[in-house]
Parts: sequence; C-alpha cells; structure tokens
Amino acid sequence: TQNAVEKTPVTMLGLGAMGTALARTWLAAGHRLTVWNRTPARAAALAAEGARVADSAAEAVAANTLVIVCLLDDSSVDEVLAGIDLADTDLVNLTTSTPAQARARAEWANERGARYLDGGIMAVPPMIGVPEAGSYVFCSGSRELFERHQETLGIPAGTTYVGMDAGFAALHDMALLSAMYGMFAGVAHAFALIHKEDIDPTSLAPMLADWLVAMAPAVHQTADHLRSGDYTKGVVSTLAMQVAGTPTFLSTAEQQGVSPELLSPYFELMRRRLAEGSGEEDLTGVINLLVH
Ligand code: FVH
Repeated sequence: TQNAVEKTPVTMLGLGAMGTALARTWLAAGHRLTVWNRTPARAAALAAEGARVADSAAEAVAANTLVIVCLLDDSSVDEVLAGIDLADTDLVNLTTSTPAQARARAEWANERGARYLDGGIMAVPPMIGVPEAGSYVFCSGSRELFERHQETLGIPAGTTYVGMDAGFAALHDMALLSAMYGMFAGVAHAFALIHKEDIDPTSLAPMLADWLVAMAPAVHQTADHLRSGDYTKGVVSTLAMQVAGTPTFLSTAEQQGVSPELLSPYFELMRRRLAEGSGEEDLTGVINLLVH
C-alpha cells in the first residue's frame, strides 16, 4: 500500500557464491538492493532480478546506510574498502576472518565513523534463504547495530548474537568449523578402513551418520565438566578404558593398510592425559593439554 514502510535498503559488496545467495534473499523479500562486485559480470543475474548495480564500491557504500560485505578474506575487505568514506555507515562484515582480524576491523571501522558488526556464516550457499536448513549467522560487535538490523539480517538465515567483542562471531565460527573438520577426519578414516573391502560405502554411510548423531550429545557432558572442573562426573567410558583400546584401532588400521596419521595425534594426547593420573576422567582432560 502507499502507507507501507519501506524495508531497509541494503548494499551488498561481494557477489561470490555466498554474497549472491545472500543478496537474492533480500531482493526476494522486497528490500531495495544495491550491489557491487570486482568482476561486474557476476552482478548480471541479480540486476535482472531487480538489483541496482553500482559502478564502484564507493558508490555502493554511499547508496545505503546498511552495507553488508561478503568477500573472500580480510585482505580483500581491506582492498575494497580502502579510501571509501564510511562515516555513518552500518557496516556488517560477513567475510570469514580470524577473531583478531575482526577486532581490528571493528576498530578500523569505528575510527572511520562507521558502526560495526561482524558475522560468521554457519551455512553453505544452498542453505541460504531456506529456513528449514537451520543455517544461521553468528554476530558480534555493536549490540545496537545488531538490534537495529536484526530483522533484515535474519532474512537469509537465522542470527545468533554472541557478544560485544567483535571477535566472538569469528571465534564461534572457527570453533564449530574446527569441530566439523575433526568429524570429517574421523569420517575419512572410517571410509579408508573399508576402502579395499567388498563393502559398499553407501551401506556404511547411514550407519556412520546415525552413529555421529548418537555421539553428538557428548558435547554437553564435556561442557559441564569444563564448567564444574570435575571431569569424572557421570563418566561411563573412562580414559583408562579408552586408552587400553587404542592398540586395537591402530592394529586394525595397519591390517587394512590405512595410515593412522589422523587418529594417532589424538590417541597420543589421550595417553599423555592418562599418564598424568587421570584414568577416571573421560576425554575432557585432552583440552587442558591443548591450551598453552
Ligand atoms: N561458500 C561457502 O561454502 C562458505 C560458507 C561459509 C562462509 N564462507 C565465507 O563467505 C565468504 C565469501 O565466500 P564465497 O563463497 O562467496 O566465495 P567466492 O565465491 O570465492 O567469492 C569471493 C568474493 O570475493 C571477491 N574478492 C576476492 N578477492 C577480492 C579482491 N582482492 N578485491 C575485491 N573482491 C575480491 C570475489 O570477487 P570476484 O572474484 O568475483 O571479482 C567474490 O565476490 C568467504 O569469507 C568465505 O570464507 C563461504
């Protein structure tokens, strides 16, 4: 209707796979969208869908208060925003960074008169704009900025605010993705064990996926142990028992012609913790060995 309030106009810098997926959801939701990408051809599809394509990053930034950045890495953010007037801009940076880069970027943005929110995207592009996919973006930095734009930021994926420290979104992002790589490492070892056998990997896959899901709640016990400092509470499978089992895993790997290089470092940490006299704990104590 004529009286309808206009939805927050959005500027999007970076139209890679992720930037394009994000941008498309704001267009679809009726937000005016200005886009810029280093390689202009990548903006063509969005232009056909109604986005305005700016000739330069500076022009795109000047077009709207809310500027979302999703570039390859922190140095590309540096390159793109260098010399641009950011005064009074609400800068939301969804580029994957380290916590230190995010904190430095927040300071850098504030010095230039911008408000800053950092984000870590827990999704791959096909999950964007698909609420049932369960994707979300960790946000940290200015709470005021988060609250002001929560509705707009929540269109491509859910949002989870994790604190005023601008580095916390990146830290949460890295924590979850690091756990994911640990899981992928375990999955690689599992498939390697059956690789030369007459076992269809697609028959192992559902059992493997279900097993990982069944084990996932162990995360909560680890967190409880860390919080209480008592690593023995509720332990079912003691460290002593688990270390005793490690030769079986290593022998099986050898018999199957599989390198133990993904498993061995973790087993070594388990043995070190056991040697400290922690046999009645579970695996939480390994964390103490990792932290310097
Ligand atoms: N895609 C994914 O699965 C992951 C999921 C989790 C979050 N990540 C992060 O999102 C950021 C962007 O990722 P992306 O998937 O969009 O990446 P690309 O498709 O490779 O696009 C990269 C864009 O960055 C532009 N770019 C790169 N270097 C520069 C530069 N020096 N100056 C200006 N722009 C630059 C690139 O432009 P062009 O090559 O098209 O000209 C793209 O727009 C990223 O942090 C992921 O870790 C995605």
